[in-house]
Amino acid sequence: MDLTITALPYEYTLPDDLSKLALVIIDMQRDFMEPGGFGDALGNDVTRLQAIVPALKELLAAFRTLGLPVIHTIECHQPDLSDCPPAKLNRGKGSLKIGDEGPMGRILVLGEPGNGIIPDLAPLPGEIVISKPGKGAFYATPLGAILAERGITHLLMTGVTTEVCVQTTMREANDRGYECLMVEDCTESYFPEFKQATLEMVRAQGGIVGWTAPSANVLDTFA
Ligand code: TIU
Repeated sequence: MDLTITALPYEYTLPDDLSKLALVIIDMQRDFMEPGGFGDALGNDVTRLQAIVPALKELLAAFRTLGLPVIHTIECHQPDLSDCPPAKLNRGKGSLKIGDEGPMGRILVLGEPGNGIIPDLAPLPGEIVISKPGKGAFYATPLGAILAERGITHLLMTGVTTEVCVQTTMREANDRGYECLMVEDCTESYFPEFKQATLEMVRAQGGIVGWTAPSANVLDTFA
């Protein structure tokens, strides 16, 4: 296998041992993807996020076929909201707040129907699922320890939303020394201009945060 992915700002080199490469799928939960969840409660049109599901499903299938690590995350809080700081709980002026009863159960609370990952991308046994109280997946989670234990050094970043949880996690990972590539058609935002700006800013300045590439380029390398 040619160990490079055609990417911006230049080619992305995979580790010699592909088991050091993980697919990170951020927050593909009903809360953000379907009406009646947290994303909707914040005033967003959630339907546009659906567009990335087929490409992300294909990329996930490729990782599963190759037996490579897959990490799912879920943004959520404990039922007593003890892990939700007041600054997050009280932010905004939406009709529903975190913990309120909504059409898909309590908003952004672990275990509620809205908190589940969409069926198309449901985790398989053995795949890592990280519950995270913040936007970044490293904050207040075991993610860093799990990656270190498995010797994972390279991360493909996907999921929603591009400029919020995906970008925050990619920046956290970059500062921790991981080589990160954001998969362009496997991430989406409620704001198309924010997605575009995020892709441009992470790969600017010689890849200041990392790389970006379409999933077709990743799949080409795996072929
Ligand atoms: N609001 C928004 O765009 N995103 C979040 O609140 N969380 C994630 O991005 N997952």
